[in-house]
Amino acid sequence: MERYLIVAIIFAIIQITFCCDVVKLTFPSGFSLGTASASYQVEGAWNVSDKGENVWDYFTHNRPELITDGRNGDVACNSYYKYKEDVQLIKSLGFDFYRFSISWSRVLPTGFTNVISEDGLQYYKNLTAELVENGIEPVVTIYHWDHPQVIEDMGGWTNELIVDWFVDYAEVIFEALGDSVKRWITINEPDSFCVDGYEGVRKAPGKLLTGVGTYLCGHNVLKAHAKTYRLYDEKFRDTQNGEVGIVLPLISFLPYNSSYLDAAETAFQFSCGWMAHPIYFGDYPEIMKTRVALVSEYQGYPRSRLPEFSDEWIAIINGTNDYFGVNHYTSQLVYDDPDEEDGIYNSDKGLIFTVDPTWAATASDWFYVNPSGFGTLLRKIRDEYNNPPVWVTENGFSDSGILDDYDRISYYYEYLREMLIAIKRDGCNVQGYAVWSILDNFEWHAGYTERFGITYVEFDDTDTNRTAKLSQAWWAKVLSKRKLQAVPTSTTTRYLLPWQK
Ligand code: GBH
Repeated sequence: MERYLIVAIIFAIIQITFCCDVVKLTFPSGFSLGTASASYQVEGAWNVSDKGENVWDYFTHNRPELITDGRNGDVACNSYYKYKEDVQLIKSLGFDFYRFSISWSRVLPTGFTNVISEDGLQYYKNLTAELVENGIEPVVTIYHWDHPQVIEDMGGWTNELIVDWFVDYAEVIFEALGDSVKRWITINEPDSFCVDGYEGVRKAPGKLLTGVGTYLCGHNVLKAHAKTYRLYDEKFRDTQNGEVGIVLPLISFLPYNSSYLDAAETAFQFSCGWMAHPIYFGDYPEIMKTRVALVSEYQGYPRSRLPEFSDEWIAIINGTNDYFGVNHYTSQLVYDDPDEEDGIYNSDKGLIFTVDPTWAATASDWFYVNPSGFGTLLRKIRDEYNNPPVWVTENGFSDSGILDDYDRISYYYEYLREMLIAIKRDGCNVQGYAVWSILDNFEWHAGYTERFGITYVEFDDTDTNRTAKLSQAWWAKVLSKRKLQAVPTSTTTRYLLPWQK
C-alpha cells in the first residue's frame, strides 16, 4: 500500500514538474534559435563585378507593373555591403544561427560551372567566416528562388536538365563553404515558385503554363533536391558531417467543420505531401495521383498532368531529408467544392479555401493569424512522417512598417507558445526555429509594402539605415532568458535592447 502511495506521489511530482515546465514556456536545452533572410530580398548589388542576371532581376526590371510598388531588389537592404553590420546585429540580439541564401548567378555568372565568380564566392566565404568568428552558426539555403535568367531562357524548372545544372552549382557551394556550414537547405519552398511562378505571375518567371507547369516544376525540384542530397552523401558527408534537407511552405489546413476532415487531409497531401511523400515514402500521395489523373481525363488530356517517377527515381528520392524544414505563417479552412456533386471539376484538389473571420489580418492578403494552427501542423508532421527532427526555418508577421510593433510581438508569443506545447506536451521533435526576418526586405510581388522585419529598414534612401522595432528588444530578452516573455502593452513596458541598459 505504502509503496503504491510513494509511486503515486512520484508520478504526481513528475506531472507537476512537466506541466509547470509547459506553463513556464522555456525553450528545451539545446534548442536552436536563429533568424533568416534570402539573397535577392536583402543583398542588393545586383550587377556588381561579374554577377549574372537572375530571374528576379529580369522579372522586376521588365515587369515592374507586377510588383505592388513597382520596385526591385537592385539595392534592397544593401547586405552585400553591410553584411558585417548585419552579423553584429544578429550577434548582439543573441541569435544562435543565421539562415541566409546564395545567389546562384552571383557565384556562377553564366549559370554553369565553366565560370566561377571569385568575387561572388568570396562574398559568401566572408559572410560565413564573419558569422563563425562571432559565434553564430551559418545555415545555408542553396536556392531561394533566384536562378540565373539564362537557365530560365532554357525553360528553368520545367526543363529536366536543370537537375544536373543545379547539382553542379550545389557542388561548388558544398566545396567552398562546407567546412563551416553544417546545416544545408537545398531548395526553399517549391510550392511557392512552382505555383506562383509557372502558373501565375506573382513570382518570377511568371509563366502561365496552366495545368502543367506547376507539377513539372515540382517534379524537377524533387529530382534536383534528391540528387543534391546523394551528391552530399557520396562526396562530402564523411568529411563535412552536415545535414541536408528541403524547406516546405506549410499552411495549416483545418476542416471548415467536422464533416470536412477528408477535405483538410486532401489539402495537406496536395501541399505538404506533394514534396514530402516522395521524400519520405518514394512517390506522390495516392490522393494526388488519383485526383490529378481524374481531372486531367475530365479536361481531355491524354494522360495525367502529374508526371510519374520511374522506379529508379523513386529509389533516388526516397529518404533524402536529414531533417524536416518548415516555413509556417498561416492557416486556412477547407471544404469540398460543391460543384463536384454535379460532376463539375473546377480544380485538381476539388476544394474551397477560406479563413475564419475571427483570425486577425496582417499586411499580406494571404496571411491571417491563427496560432493554434501551428500546433496542429506540428502534430500532423509528427504523425505523418514518424516524428522526424523538425527545423522551423521561417515564421513571422507582416505589417506596413511601424516601429512599435506590438502585433508582431504578440504573434511571436502566441505562435511560439503553440510550438513549445507541441514539443513539451505532445513530443514533437522540433529542434530549431528561425525568425523571419532579421530585417525588413524585398517582399517579392509586394515590393517593400509588406514588412516582416524585427528591424526597420529605410529603403527610400541609399544608406538603407536600420532602426530597431520594439520586437527586436523582445527577442533579445527571449534569447537571453531562453524563455517566452510577456507581450508588452504600451511603451511603458517596453523591453530595452542590451545596449540600452
Ligand atoms: C516565405 O514564403 C518566403 O520563403 C520568404 O521569402 C518570404 O519573404 C516570406 O515567406 C514572407 O512572405 O501571393 O496569394 O499567391 C511564405 C509562403 C507562399 C506565402 C506563397 C505567400 C503566395 C500566396 N508564401 N504565398 S499568393
